[in-house]
Amino acid sequence: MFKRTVTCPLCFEKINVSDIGFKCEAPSCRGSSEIFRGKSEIPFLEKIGILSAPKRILHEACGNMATTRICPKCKQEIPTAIDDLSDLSIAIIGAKEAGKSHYVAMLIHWIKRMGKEFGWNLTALTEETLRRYNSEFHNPLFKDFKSIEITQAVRGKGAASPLIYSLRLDKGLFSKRIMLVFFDAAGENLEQTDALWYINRYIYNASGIICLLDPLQLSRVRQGILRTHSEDTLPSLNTETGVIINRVENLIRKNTNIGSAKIKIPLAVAFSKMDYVRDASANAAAVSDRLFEATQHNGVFNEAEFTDIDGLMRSWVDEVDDTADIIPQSENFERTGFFGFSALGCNPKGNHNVLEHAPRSFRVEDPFLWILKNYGLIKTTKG
Ligand SMILES: Nc1nc2c(ncn2[C@@H]2O[C@H](COP(=O)(O)OP(=O)(O)O)[C@@H](O)[C@H]2O)c(=O)[nH]1
Ligand SMILES: [Mg+2]
Ligand SMILES: [Zn+2]
Ligand SMILES: [Zn+2]
Repeated sequence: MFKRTVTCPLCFEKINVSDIGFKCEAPSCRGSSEIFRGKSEIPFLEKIGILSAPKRILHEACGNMATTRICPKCKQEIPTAIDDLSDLSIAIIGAKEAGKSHYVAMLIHWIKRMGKEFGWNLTALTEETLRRYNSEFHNPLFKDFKSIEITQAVRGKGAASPLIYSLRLDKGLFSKRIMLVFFDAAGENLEQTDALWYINRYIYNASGIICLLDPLQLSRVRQGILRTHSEDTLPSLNTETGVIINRVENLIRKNTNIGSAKIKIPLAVAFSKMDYVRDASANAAAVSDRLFEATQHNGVFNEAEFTDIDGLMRSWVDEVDDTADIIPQSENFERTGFFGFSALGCNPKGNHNVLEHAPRSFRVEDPFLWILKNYGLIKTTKG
């Protein structure tokens, strides 16, 4: 049986596979280049899922074969293999300047690096993904040694398109291909309706949510750092950190019929920029050194280590979160994990956004591996 519906990785609408259109990109093509089949042109066997939908179509106006598939709703180019892939979309949510862009950049870097170990292979599924990853993420960090520019200022609200990859997992004779979609949404966008509505759709349809919280927004951490470091080494104060999980919860409840039940989407609560907390830890509430060590995983998810880090982060949060909101808010989700990581390993703020060294991230991969584990996509070990 073939898939009948998929979620468009660009506008996050559910679409019928048979409604997927084509774009003719032949240089000699004249006339409209968008081709959609009428209801009567769809074979009965395809309608009931016995026949697959076509991956290319003859463009009668010019005689060429059109092979670029486009979404019937947003008309953007979608991966050709979309109906052959199972999808796993990971929403990365956080307030402005929480570290989302740096996180996505380093996570993709890490997924590639872990390829041998976990027996997987990551490839970009769209040209836009390749282009964006290199120009916006990779080049600044690895070539220019500068922090990534703050997204909103550069691209305007809602203009960002998601990064779409295929992850092929080899399991002996079997291989499984999943479509990985990464999208980062700023906290202040969660309340939007109209134009940014697709962001909401993305969140309540996500397979996993990574909620990034900036520890430098917690007043106890902040005050500790300010005793020995200047204000310009810290992000400006916003009030989002304590409410963001709550917003995510409300948004999901509003759009699904779960009543007062706990939310089933796995929620990773991940504290970014922990390098600066480490460096200033003589002042801020100290977090255990174990956090700053590399994660132990040899192609398997290490359950014992997860439990360890989850526990130490929870007790650290308990100590430094004056509002005492973060942990209770997370309890509205059925499966949660607490994480701490650093994308850069140094603090570019107050240093003209220049990195002291190439990124030295730690524990960037932890929330991602935990989500894969929740879906049984990687093996788990207890020890
Ligand atoms: N110390 C430290 N600062 C970071 C790290 N990642 C991001 N930052 C800082 O946070 C700022 C905002 O990060 P960005 O990823 O653009 O946040 P976004 O608005 O959530 O996408 C950056 O300009 C850096 O100054 C990190 O791993 N460590
Ligand atoms: Mg950003
Ligand atoms: Zn044509
Ligand atoms: Zn679409």
